[in-house]
Amino acid sequence: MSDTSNTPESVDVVVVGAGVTGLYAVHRLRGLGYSVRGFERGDDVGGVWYWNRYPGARCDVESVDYSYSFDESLQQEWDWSEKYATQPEIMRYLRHVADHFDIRRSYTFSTAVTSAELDEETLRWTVRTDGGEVLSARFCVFAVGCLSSTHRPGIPGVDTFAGATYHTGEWPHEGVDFTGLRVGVIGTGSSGIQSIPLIARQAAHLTVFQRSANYSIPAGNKPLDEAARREQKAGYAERRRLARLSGGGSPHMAHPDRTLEVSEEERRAAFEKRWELGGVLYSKTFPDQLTDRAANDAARAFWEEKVRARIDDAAVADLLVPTDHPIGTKRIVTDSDYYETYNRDNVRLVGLRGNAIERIDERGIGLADGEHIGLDAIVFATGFDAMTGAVDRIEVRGRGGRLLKDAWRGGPRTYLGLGVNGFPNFFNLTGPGSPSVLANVVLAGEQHGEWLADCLRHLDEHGYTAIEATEQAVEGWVTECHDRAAATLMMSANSWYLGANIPGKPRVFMPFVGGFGVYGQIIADVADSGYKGFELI
Ligand code: N01
Repeated sequence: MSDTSNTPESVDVVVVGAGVTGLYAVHRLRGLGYSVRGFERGDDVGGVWYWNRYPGARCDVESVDYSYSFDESLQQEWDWSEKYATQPEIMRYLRHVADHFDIRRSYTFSTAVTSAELDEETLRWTVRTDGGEVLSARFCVFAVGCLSSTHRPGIPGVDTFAGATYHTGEWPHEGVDFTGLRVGVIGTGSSGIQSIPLIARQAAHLTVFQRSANYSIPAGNKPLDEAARREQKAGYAERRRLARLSGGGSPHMAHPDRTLEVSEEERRAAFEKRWELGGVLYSKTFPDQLTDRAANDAARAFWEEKVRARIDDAAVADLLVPTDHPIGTKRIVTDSDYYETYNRDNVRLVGLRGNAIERIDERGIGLADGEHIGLDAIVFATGFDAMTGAVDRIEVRGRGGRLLKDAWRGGPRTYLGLGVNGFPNFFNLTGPGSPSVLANVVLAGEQHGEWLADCLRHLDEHGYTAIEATEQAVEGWVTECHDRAAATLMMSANSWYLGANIPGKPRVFMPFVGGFGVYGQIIADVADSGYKGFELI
């Protein structure tokens, strides 16, 4: 498919990324008759699931919900084996989808898009890849993922370490055998917390380096038998209906009353029910949990009681209980045996608050208090330059040759997460300005894919060449996203939602916090109004 002539291949749409969002966009737009070329830097589909192959990698949304809803026969024929699917099972699913709908033929794999430049005369995009291809596309669609640009902290001396180093987000495909090794894991976010129990079981000794403690809740994972699957499949229509109305894209609604309006008994029963459900949904037990500090404190106290009961050593428990942020203001982790892992003899937890990692040398890690911890391998579970990192990797130039990266220097500026002023016909799906990472990303990808397809059809039916968000609409949406976040407790955590994990990144709450269902209604209304806030050109 490589273009060797001087004339760029002309297509309607270029889609960047073959994760859950990109795959659906390609499928949907192709179905409408658009010519589409997709590019993916990995050698297979999967996106975040392609790269994050660390031990224990598992979805924190139930498998039945973390699956496409656009095709009834797909829903009915696919069998999930567990309540929460592992990374290999999700990869099998996405490969199946790609094959079943023949999506691969539109993609070039192992190829990264390096730049996209607007021609202001024609309003077309010139897209270049690291394989030397040049395309001319009417629409440029990014589906590059919010958690796909890994972050490795610049710890002095890291390059001198004699053992192996890994990042959870770039895990070797052949796996890693830690048998007999002294391993260090830096980071206790979702990736660290999911991988630590498995690494502990294999390694001779594991040291966990924790800067901030996190809230984690057991997944309550279990195999799904035929009867459970049958019931789920029969209930899909209602499940999806509720999910589309919900705050987070799965079919679970908060308790109807506010936390402190109900009796102590009822409150505990509600928390217990969510605890049993497992994982991240705990933060939405009551509707005011992320807006009212007293409500949050009640949820936190219940969590603490549960967790302390699982940890043998009270001093270790003190370190593992967060005191720096309200529960749910960073993504609650969904774990399997995390806290129990610290009851093992071969595991040590090192708190870095007041005793930071000072350097890495040939033999291990040196702490500020002078202690040196000898290691054979170091795992960086240190997260991502979230939401904007993968976009920034690509040189995107809009009107006047302006770099998107420069336009977003003070934080991402979008209208509805879908339009950027100065960048007509450019769409960054499930990114900043949309619920994306706060929701079930599979349904969020479908939501954006549908909206995009309707939008392109609208342009063609009415004879327009292009669509561009107005600066006024962008300003309004940026303000709305900020104001909604400021009315919650979400601003009080040093989370990656706020870019707080990346030194120098502006502190801006990037996702739309108002809820998946609310957002869906807002973007549908904009489409129904004839794309209010956009200029149709
Ligand atoms: O990354 P993170 P993640 N020295 O940024 C620490 C999704 N996900 O890959 O909190 C020492 O959450 C950092 O410390 P602190 C999910 O949405 C989902 O774990 O900044 N430590 C933190 O502990 C998740 O939220 C699943 O003080 C340093 C850790 O590294 C998101 O991806 C599974 C440090 C990074 O945690 C990101 O999760 C996995 C330093 N210099 C991921 N720099 C599912 O369950 C950073 N840290 C589906």
